[in-house]
Amino acid sequence: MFDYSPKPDHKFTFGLWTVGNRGADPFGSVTRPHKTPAELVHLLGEVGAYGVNFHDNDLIPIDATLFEAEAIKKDFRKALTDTGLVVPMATTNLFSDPIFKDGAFTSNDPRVRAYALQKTINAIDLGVEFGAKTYVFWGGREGTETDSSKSALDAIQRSREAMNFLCEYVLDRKYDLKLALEAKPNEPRGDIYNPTTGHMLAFITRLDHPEMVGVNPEVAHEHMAGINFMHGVAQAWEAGKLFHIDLNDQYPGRYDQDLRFGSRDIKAAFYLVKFLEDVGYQGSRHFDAHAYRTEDYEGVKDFARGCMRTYVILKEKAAQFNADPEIQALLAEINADDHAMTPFLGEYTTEKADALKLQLFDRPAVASRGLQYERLDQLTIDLLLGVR
Ligand code: GCO
Ligand code: MN
Ligand code: MN
Repeated sequence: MFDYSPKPDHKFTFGLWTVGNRGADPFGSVTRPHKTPAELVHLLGEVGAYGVNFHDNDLIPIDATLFEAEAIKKDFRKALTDTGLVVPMATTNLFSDPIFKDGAFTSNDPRVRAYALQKTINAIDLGVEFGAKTYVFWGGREGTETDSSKSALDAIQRSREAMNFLCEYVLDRKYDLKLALEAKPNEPRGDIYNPTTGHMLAFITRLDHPEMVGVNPEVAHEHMAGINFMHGVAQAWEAGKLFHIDLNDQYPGRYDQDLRFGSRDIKAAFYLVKFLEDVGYQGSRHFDAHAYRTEDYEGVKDFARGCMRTYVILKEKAAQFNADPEIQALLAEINADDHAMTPFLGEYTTEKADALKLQLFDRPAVASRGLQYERLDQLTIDLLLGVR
């Protein structure tokens, strides 16, 4: 019997804000009582998570005094020691406080832009203090409802200026910290700048220190945009930029649902897990989701356990896919190569181009071959449904 329990080397992490989500939505107030960061760490320890991540204000409320902050940090540190949980990632809340109503780094108000930098460098210090090696940037309010309000060009330049400033800060303090940018197309703003992982990857190439900056793609955010999440992850991986990942689930075309990982689109989740495991992704598997509003804290534990269990099941399914003789034989056939085209493919040479111009291709013959993808897909479905 396969063991589906979470293990430290799965690197399963949750944000304080995920298991600490109290069920409020735009139509109703909280349905779960408050828990302290230390209590949430114990909850995560109980379900077998490896790590916990936080926004500055998940840990320390924005108005806390220095004295209060020290007491919270002490309790949190003790909870980490008691449970053995680590803090691989930290981030800044640049969206909840009303000062950020028109964005943080992209705000039209220079006071807001300066305050956002101050808040972020303090939050970086806090993350590093707890051992974080990855720092996430999610620009939830970096957008508009009306494009008459803000120049899209200024916004992208201000974003770049802020990221350059923050990279220099990390270098100046000699922190061992990588930065990971998280895209989202909309919500809470009507439109958010750099809306997809692909936009972020392009944005990074224009920074002063692109080597320090990667991406933190999130399943739900790309599904909201109606695009294939795994494809974006593969592109980030190929570029050496997959620094972190936010796992959850989402029906396309709906509000931001943050569903339990794999609970909506099992097939997409399978290809994602298969990709991460096949390439040997070593980073955190971070769940950025929350329990249904209907749940109490027992339900929150069910939610957290479910995220990890589904990942481990899909990891086992991926191994089964890779070892399945029929599937592998089919894949070998699909990818068959008699090397007749080798003179024309690969790196460019003048000779290759000249030879290509003379080559005759029997288009109907090539096109007539059935690719057997229907059979392959049904074998995959059989496997996922547990009848293989
Ligand atoms: C969202 C985002 C956030 C970020 C988090 C860390 O849709 O609200 O996914 O949960 O991931 O703020 O940057
Ligand atoms: Mn999200
Ligand atoms: Mn996220």
